[in-house]
Amino acid sequence: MKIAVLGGDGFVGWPTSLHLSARGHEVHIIDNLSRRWIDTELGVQSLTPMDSIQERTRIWHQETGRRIRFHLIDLARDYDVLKSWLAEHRPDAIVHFAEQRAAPYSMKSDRHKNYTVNNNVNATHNLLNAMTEIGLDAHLVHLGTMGVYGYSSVGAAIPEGYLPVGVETLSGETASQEILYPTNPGSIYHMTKSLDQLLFQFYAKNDGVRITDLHQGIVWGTHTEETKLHAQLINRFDYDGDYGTVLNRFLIQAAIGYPLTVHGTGGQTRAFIHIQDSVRCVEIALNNPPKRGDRVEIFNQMTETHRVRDLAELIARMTGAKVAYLPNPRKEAAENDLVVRNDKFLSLGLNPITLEEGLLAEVVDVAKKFDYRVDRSRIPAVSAWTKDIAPTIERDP
Ligand code: USQ
Repeated sequence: MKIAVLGGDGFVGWPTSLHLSARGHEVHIIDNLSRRWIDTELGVQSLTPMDSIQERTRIWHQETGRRIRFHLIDLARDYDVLKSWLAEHRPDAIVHFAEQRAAPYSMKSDRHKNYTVNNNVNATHNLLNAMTEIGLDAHLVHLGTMGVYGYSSVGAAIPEGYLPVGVETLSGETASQEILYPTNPGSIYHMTKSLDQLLFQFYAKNDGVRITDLHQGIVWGTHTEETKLHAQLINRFDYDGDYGTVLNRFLIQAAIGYPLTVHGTGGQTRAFIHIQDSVRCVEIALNNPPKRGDRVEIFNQMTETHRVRDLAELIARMTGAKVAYLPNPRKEAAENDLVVRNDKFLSLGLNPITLEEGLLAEVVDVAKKFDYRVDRSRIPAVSAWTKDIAPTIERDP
């Protein structure tokens, strides 16, 4: 297949691009490099030393003989350029990662809220609009989030996208229908992914666009089979208070002797997936497209659920790290249960990597190896969800 990977320079986009290229697909990365600009804005850098996208693709060609092309396009702002590119290249499939993906960054200030909404919603709508306008019947695979469901627990498992509901008709009978699982986003970022869902629902219904939405959990890990092929193919690893996700943050904190930063009681239960499984899931989704006219296909892309404090305690046991229970900068349930269905990927052959197998290797290989690159002052999470939470947050120690 000819595949356009939008956001192919990012944390999941880059290893996905390599994985698809290694399987013989013609891969084109479209990216505006915004993630690199945001690093500059925040004054942070990936724990792992990352080369430019041009250099990365050069090394990929040198190591494998395969070519990945890079195109500098801003989906949200350059609609005409995007449309012309799609019309000229007519990819068979499009993988859409090109959105601002950090909840804390999206809550940083009014400007960051605007940026996240404008960037994410426009990017998704511009893409759907352009595909429809030029009559491009490509399969669109979008990286969504488990966070669209919210985390309130009623004890029932979260289904894969659709909820069967019974409604009483005027004649007193019960009619059943499936609706998109009601969204309950916990940040501006998660809200944009909820809005994306509606855009997808509309374009699938109105224009027959073939769409798969992957509701992904929190990704942990760094390496995939392909990123390990050469030092310069290494994936990024975020540890700072805005972009670092919880498990990867705990790993690097343990490696440098920084007390593990648990928010609140750590009673938040979340869904997790290793980066290697994440790229496999995208491949599986690409190989199983919906038919034209089908409703949006939705997968829950996660393999395990864990409570934040259990993760902290697990890592503390493995490494001897201390655990710090800090004021929570977020507005979220202090404690929640989470049960998630993920039968679809398992039935299509996903064989998940578990925390027990992968964790120690990740601490040793990545966190310890690059711990000299850590700026400890960037570790605290300082983006508050509301103005009244802001004064309670602990700043740099
Ligand atoms: N947390 C801590 N300590 C930390 C960092 C986070 O206790 O140092 C807590 C947070 O308060 C939250 C949980 O850990 O309760 C998860 O936070 P996170 O930063 O790991 O994940 P989140 O903000 O939800 O976002 C990440 C990705 C996002 C993706 C989402 C999947 O950045 O792109 O969509 O995970 S999910 O969480 O399933 O919605």
